[in-house]
Formats: sequence, structure tokens, C-alpha cells
Amino acid sequence: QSSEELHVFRSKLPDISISNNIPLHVYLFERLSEFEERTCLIAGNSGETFTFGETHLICQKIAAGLTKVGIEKGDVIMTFLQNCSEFVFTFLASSMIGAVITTANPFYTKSEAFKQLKASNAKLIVTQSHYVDKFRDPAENDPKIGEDFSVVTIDDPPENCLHFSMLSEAKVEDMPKGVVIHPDDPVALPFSSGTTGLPKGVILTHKSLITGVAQLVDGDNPNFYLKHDDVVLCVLPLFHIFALNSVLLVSLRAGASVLLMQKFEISALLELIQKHRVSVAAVVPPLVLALAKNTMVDSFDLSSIRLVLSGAAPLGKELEEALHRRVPQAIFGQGYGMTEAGPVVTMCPAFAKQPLSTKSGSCGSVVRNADLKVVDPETGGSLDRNQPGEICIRGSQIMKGYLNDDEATARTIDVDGWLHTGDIGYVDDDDEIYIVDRVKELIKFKGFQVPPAELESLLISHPDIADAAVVPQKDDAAGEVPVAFVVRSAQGFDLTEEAIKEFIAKQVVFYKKLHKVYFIHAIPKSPSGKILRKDLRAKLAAT
Ligand code: AYL
Repeated sequence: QSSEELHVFRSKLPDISISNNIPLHVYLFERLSEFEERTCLIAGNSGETFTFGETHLICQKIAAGLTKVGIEKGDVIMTFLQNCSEFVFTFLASSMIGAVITTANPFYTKSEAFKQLKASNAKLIVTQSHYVDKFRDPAENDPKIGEDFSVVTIDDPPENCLHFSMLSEAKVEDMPKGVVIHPDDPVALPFSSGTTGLPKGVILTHKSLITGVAQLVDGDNPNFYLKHDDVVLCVLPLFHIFALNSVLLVSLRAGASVLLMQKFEISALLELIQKHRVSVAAVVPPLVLALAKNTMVDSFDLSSIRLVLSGAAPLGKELEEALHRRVPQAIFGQGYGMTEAGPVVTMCPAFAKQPLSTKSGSCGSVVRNADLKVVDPETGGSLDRNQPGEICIRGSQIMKGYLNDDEATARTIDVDGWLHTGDIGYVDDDDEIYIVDRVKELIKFKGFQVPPAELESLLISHPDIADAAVVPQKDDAAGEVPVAFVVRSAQGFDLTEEAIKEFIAKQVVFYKKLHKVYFIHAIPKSPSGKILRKDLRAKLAAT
């Protein structure tokens, strides 16, 4: 930074003391004796409920069960599940024995699932029986069920798999004794492509996840104030950090109930909100769109909702206002974050116990106990208010680094501890932050990550494709969709757009599908060989 002034932005909320030197599960259940009888989880489809006391007991049993099936401290367990109580139990039980959860999307294709399985070196997968086939018939050097990893299903187990009761019916007395957990030990390993390249394991430690939760719900004046009688909607997937942090973990800590929904279906959602009197809803922009536009909404009582948190992708003002007209009593606000950032960077201060006003379109203010700066992407110097630049965040909540990728880690977290988000934003005169652009490659389809590098490597593996680049195209419903620029190889002159789309669609989860293919003579690249994505995006804007 040399002689220039360093502009650092801090929360208006004072720093608090955070007990981040204990294991995550101990922190989350710290007030168990107070919460014991309260409802912790509500399974939306069955109506089954678990109190905090029951939840804690089940988790301890599963911790014993995991040990019985050979899981030890440091081992990785993959959850390949939609939202369900078993996800929650497995996550917390894993923390209890010092193991690590890698969360994967159960809609992943076989090749996506195997990639994460191999990269994370998971020893156990917890899933549903109808997903097990994705882990069968491995290729030559892929891990094998029964040899390299075990599979537990939460319903009737198919061949070679164990039933979840194997874990949940273990005895609490058999919990391993003497497991010592260090604050810097990993506890979660979600995958993210970050600012560039393929998906990578994001190492989140006990300390980072505790800090991330405490920044939201701890202190006398919590930034994201949850009350004991709150019912928090969990319709967004728990395998993604947004719901994991801002729905599940914060509710556990604060003693609020979590209503688990397996998947988004508008009428079931509206019914559950009405029935369970949901008071806090975490949403993504496409869900806001559905709620704002669907006429069914008018026939349900949504008066219980007091707070709506939107995150994971940009939310348009018009959309926010349209939904607000339907739930006028609710406070609206955004959170902005990134898996690697632990995850929340900024949060709406109108959600605080002593609320501060916010402007529509802002993503809130930087979380407490953290530093934020805005840097000029050209010079690297820090910028003052109202000047857009790359958002950087520093604090104990950020990831330890990427799994087995020191180079990507060093590219993302600099020597002074700043995590570079790849997002362009600015801080206004009222300390509110606005995200205006993204300099990283990442494409966001309905808040889901679409890493262009992953699609490019698939495209290039096609014998008739000589070169390819994937960039985002604006889309009303999804925010952005991936589109490809393709250079056909000499023998590939009759390769069609449809054939390419199908070739990709077979290999990827629904939100990574290509929406359009443009044929081109050469991919524009910098002298060092980097794809000039800006040029391609400009080309799209011009069409
Ligand atoms: P990842 N507005 C605009 N862009 C956003 C926003 C937002 N409110 N939130 C996230 N993004 C984009 O890792 C941004 O480009 O985590 C960011 O770098 O899947 C990228 O999404 C990160 O994608 C919360 C609120 C967690 C948000 C989050 C972040 C989850 C997305 C907890 O309470």
C-alpha cells in the first residue's frame, strides 16, 4: 500500500467477543439447557418435529455410529441430500467427532458427483437410495463402494449400502472419548470455483463457521436478530452455504425453529408458511420472482412473515418492491457473501435488534468484527466511498484456504489476509454496500454456481471442438445463463448447436446447461493466453 492511505470500512455495530476457540457443535448447543424443550427442526413434508434436546441426543448417537463405521477425526463425509433432518444430524454429528462434511448437490450427474468424491477423498456418503446409482460402475481409477467408501441411505438401502439407523441407533456411551478439536481444524468442505477455474474444496474451520454465525446472531444487538419463537424457512438447499449459515446454523445458535422443505414447490411452500406461521424467510431472487408474480399467493395468509433475507445473487429493486407489496409488514433486506468468505460479507442492518434504516438495492453493511476494503482492480490501491472496485474482506470467518491448491489460495487471500471476492461494488455515504458487477469468471444461474472453466474443459474434450469459451448472458428468470463461443475443428464443420448443447446437458446438473452456442473463428485471448471474457460479453450485449 506504500504511501497511499488505506481505506478500511467497519460495521457501525461495535465488535463483540466471539467464543471461537471451541468446537462448532459446542458453540451451537451452548444454550441447550435453556432451549431443551423448544422445537429445533420441523420436517415440512412429514410434519415430524425435533426439540433441541432430541436433536442434540440424536446427533450424539450418530457421532457414535459414525465412529462404529470407521469414521475418525479428519475424515470426510459427503452429504448427497436434499433438505432433511438427517442432513442436520449428520452435519452436527460429524463436527462432534472432528470429521468434515463436504456438501454436494444430489442433482449432480455421475461425473460431477465422482469429481467431488475424489477431490474430497470422502470415506462415507449419506444419501437417498435413488441416488446411489450415481456412485456405481466407477471408471478405472475411481473409488469403489465398499472398498474406498461406504454409502448410508436415509431410506431402504440398496445392495452394498447401510441404513441410516446403523448410525442413529448407536449408543451415546460409544461416542469416541478424547477427541481433541482445534479451532483451526476443518469442519466443512463445500465446493466453489471462486474467482477462477474449476470447483475447489473450501476449507471452513470450526473457528470460521463460529465467527460467521456470531457476526450475525451474537451480542446484545445482533445484526440478524432471531427471536426464540421465530420459525425460519429452509427451502433453499442446505448443501449451499447460504442456507447452511444463514438459516440452519444461526437458528441453532439463537434457539429458533427451522422448517425444512425438501424442494421448492409454490403451493406446498405457501401452505407451510401459513400452517407453521413462518416468520423469517431466506430467499434467492428467482424465489422472490415466484412469490411476487404467482397469483396463488393472494389466497394464503403470509402475515406471520416479519423478515425476508435475499442473497446469493443480485436482487432488482422492482422485484423487491413487487414482493414487498404482497408482504407489506415484512422488513426486506439483502445479504451478500461468498462461500470462501465464511460466508457473509455484508448484511442488512435493518435486521438488527436495534434496526438501522437501509436503502432498497443495497446489500447492507459489512458484518461486525471484520474489515472491508474496495480496491482498484488496475492499481490495487484502496478506494474511498462511492468509488466502485473489487470488494475485499478480512476476518476470522474467512476460509482457511482451498483444499490441495495453494496457488488458488494465494491468488484469493493475499499476504495481509484480505480475501479478494471478484465482485465489484462500492460503499456509500451511509456505509451501505452496493454490488454492481463481477470481475471473476463465475456465472450465477438462480444463485447456483456455474463455473465456465468446467464447461470449457468439457467442450474442449469433444473431438470436433478446437477451442471454446463460456460466458454469462443476462436472463430475466435466472439472472444469468451460460452461453458458449465455440471454434469447430477442421473435421467438425457439421457440428451443430443442438449437438453441442446435448453433449453438455448429458454431463452436467440442470443449471449448468448451455442456453446458446455461437460459432466463432477464434476465441479472443490475451498475449498470455487468457480468454478475453469482457470482449465476448461485449459481443453478446451487441447481439
Ligand atoms: P457463492 N448480490 C449480488 N451478488 C451476490 C449476492 C448479492 N446479495 N450474494 C452473492 N452474490 C454473488 O459462493 C457474488 O458474485 O455464495 C458472490 O461472489 O455461491 C457470489 O455470488 C458467491 O457465490 C448470506 C447471503 C451467504 C449471501 C451468501 C452468499 C452465498 C453465495 C449468506 O446471508
